[in-house]
Amino acid sequence: MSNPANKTTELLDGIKARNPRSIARAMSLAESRADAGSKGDRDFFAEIYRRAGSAHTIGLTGVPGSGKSTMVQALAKKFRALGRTVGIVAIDPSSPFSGGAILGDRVRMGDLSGDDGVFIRSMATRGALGGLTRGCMETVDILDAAGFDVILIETVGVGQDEVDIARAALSVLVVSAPGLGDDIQAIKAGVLEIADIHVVSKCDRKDSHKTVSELKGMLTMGLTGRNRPGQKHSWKPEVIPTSAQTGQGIEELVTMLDQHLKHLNTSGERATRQQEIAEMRVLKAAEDIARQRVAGAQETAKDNAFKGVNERTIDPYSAALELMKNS
Ligand SMILES: Nc1nc2c(ncn2[C@@H]2O[C@H](COP(=O)(O)OP(=O)(O)OP(=O)(O)O)[C@@H](O)[C@H]2O)c(=O)[nH]1
Ligand SMILES: [Mg+2]
Repeated sequence: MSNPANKTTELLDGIKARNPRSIARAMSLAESRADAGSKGDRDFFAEIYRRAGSAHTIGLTGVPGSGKSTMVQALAKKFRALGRTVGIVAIDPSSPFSGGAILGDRVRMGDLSGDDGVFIRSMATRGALGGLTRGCMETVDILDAAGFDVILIETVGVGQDEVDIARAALSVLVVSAPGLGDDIQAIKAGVLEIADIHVVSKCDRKDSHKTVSELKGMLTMGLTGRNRPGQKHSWKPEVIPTSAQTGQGIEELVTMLDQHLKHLNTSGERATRQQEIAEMRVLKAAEDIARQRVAGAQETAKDNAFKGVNERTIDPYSAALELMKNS
């Protein structure tokens, strides 16, 4: 039997060489392992984490159907044309198993497949109880450790985990589409403020100018993006009208992303953002560990605790602490 340490070294070497099989194997491990994982798993992902941190991570979020996947594809092509390698992670909220999601994205991202400077991974949210953020972050780490220059992360801007994932990128694009109606725009209200750049998609459509001017209006009315009080060099989010269909605005968007990265590096904002991301990841890890501890407690102890909380003979916090002690 082969030595587990050798297998790990082999996998790490494969990732370093950007071998698609090694990358995919590590990603499956990230998705399937129990939250905190075995010691061997933790050591492996600790090494991946050490090697990550140099890619330009770009989060794309927006309501369902706003054109995120199409934009990811257009951006990836543009980055490739500039000679940069691109990793793509798409979190698919609707697909119950990743098989379907991968197939769907393969079809759409068809012209990118076969290019070894691009790696595409879809992840399903359904069934990922609690561990979605960790699985996704580690998937991004793997691409980062593999040396991809740019990593595009697509999440639907609905639900805290998904928004957190987008926010954990160095640059955040919020994609808005014309004609999606007021309800949907309302869902988005909380998401708009995390944008470093506002992208209006589908500007080949006649009604797109309305969306563009609405967003521009919001920016002048005080939607300031993620600037901090007292910051020396602030970043003013802009609205970029685009169409993946005609190619309008894509070059401008790439230029603006480069400018944003430069801004992060020169203003000190990159360090601040990375510190916040580190904090978020530790807190998410703590939640995962706590949830796993409670879930791992004895069945009878759990039954008694849930019953006690339901009957109000014990409060939820005391019950959770008790279960964690005993697991
Ligand atoms: N006219 C026009 N349609 C577009 C454009 N970009 C995307 N679409 C269409 O908008 C629909 C949704 O596009 P997607 O890229 O799948 O949107 P999404 O935000 O990834 O969708 P979900 O992942 O399901 O939330 C598709 O039917 C696209 O063909 C564009 O530039 N112009
Ligand atoms: Mg999509």
